[in-house]
Amino acid sequence: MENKVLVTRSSMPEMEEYFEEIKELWDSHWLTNMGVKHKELQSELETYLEMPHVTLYTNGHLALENAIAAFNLPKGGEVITTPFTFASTAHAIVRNGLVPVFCDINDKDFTIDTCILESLITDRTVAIVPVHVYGNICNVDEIDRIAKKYGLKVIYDAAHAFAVKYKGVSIANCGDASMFSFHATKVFNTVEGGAVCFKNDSWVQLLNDMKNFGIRGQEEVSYVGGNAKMSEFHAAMGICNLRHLDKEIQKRKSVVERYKQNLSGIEGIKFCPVQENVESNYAYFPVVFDGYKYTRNEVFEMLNEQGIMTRKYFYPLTNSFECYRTYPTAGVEKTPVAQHLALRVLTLPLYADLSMDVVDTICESILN
Ligand code: T4K
Repeated sequence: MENKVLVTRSSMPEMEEYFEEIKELWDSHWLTNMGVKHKELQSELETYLEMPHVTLYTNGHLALENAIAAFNLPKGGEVITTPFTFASTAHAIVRNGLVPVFCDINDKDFTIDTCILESLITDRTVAIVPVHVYGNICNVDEIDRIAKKYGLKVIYDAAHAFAVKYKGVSIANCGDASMFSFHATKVFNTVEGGAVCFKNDSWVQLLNDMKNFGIRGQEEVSYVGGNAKMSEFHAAMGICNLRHLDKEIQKRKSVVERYKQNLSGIEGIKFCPVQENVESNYAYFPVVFDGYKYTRNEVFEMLNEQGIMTRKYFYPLTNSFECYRTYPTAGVEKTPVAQHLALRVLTLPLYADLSMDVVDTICESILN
């Protein structure tokens, strides 16, 4: 391959469109602190996600940390999550003084195994942080049932799931709150950015306090908050990207369909099945090499040599991280399905403008 093919490539508007969007910032010199672009993007996202409240953040991680903090959960409380995710998920729990309890995943969509979840609940459990990994949605109905039965809060790590719908409704509606990441590598990006979506009206002030030093007026500081505000330039990028999002998702869908056409029916190559009642955002294309003529690592190396950069998302599992070794539920042997998949999964290059010729070349390389 002449040029390297990266695992993803940020969606961007035409340069002129972005320049037009940020022109007024040169007139106003108002660059951050919840200005006009911030307000506009927030309002557009509330409409797009069908949510009464969306609070924008500087990145998805701080959005998740704040969403968990907003519940003021007792320090040392246990929070059930999965290890098959980015480092951010467990870190957000621990940085809130809470203890992550790692639940295994199911082997269909790689989300939390709701058959095991209930058995991990103790009298110290305070919340569940399930992950809609790759944009595959968790068993939200069962999680809702379990959470209600035990009085637990549910904060979804929906970093990968922007624009996904379940039974025709935005996935942002599930649980007590959802966090989306708008990082450059995501289906919808604001360069860096993220958001918390929620329905509780009293959280509007609380989350604003958390992300803006608790400042409520020039002479009033009412909360010990940090700084996690989205700037005007980032919000402007979001406004532009949102205009093109539905088209971008359609293009991603075509790429995924082409991969599936090329790789279906091959012994030892598996994909996540299409989820029922779900409108996907085609965020990632994970392929499991299980019993294939080459191991995942061999395929990874071989593609790498040809300039095709795939990723082993999510290997290693978070419950194997050095920083979690001392936690009671750490250790990959406690989550065998997650470990099995982490050793075999490879996410193939996927972005809206990936050409079908390149997809065909990638598949030929894998098959031959
Ligand atoms: N929860 C979950 C489940 C998450 O996956 C994440 C983030 C979070 C929480 C936290 O959200 P944020 O705080 O990040 O908003 C990337 C992303 O940095 C990270 O956002 C993402 N998950 C994670 C899954 O992937 P890396 O270290 O793999 O990214 P990197 O820099 O290797 O980039 C991957 C490829 O993307 C590059 O090969 C090329 C392309 N790329 C990258 C950048 C930075 C672009 O096209 N443009 C770019 O600007 O972590």
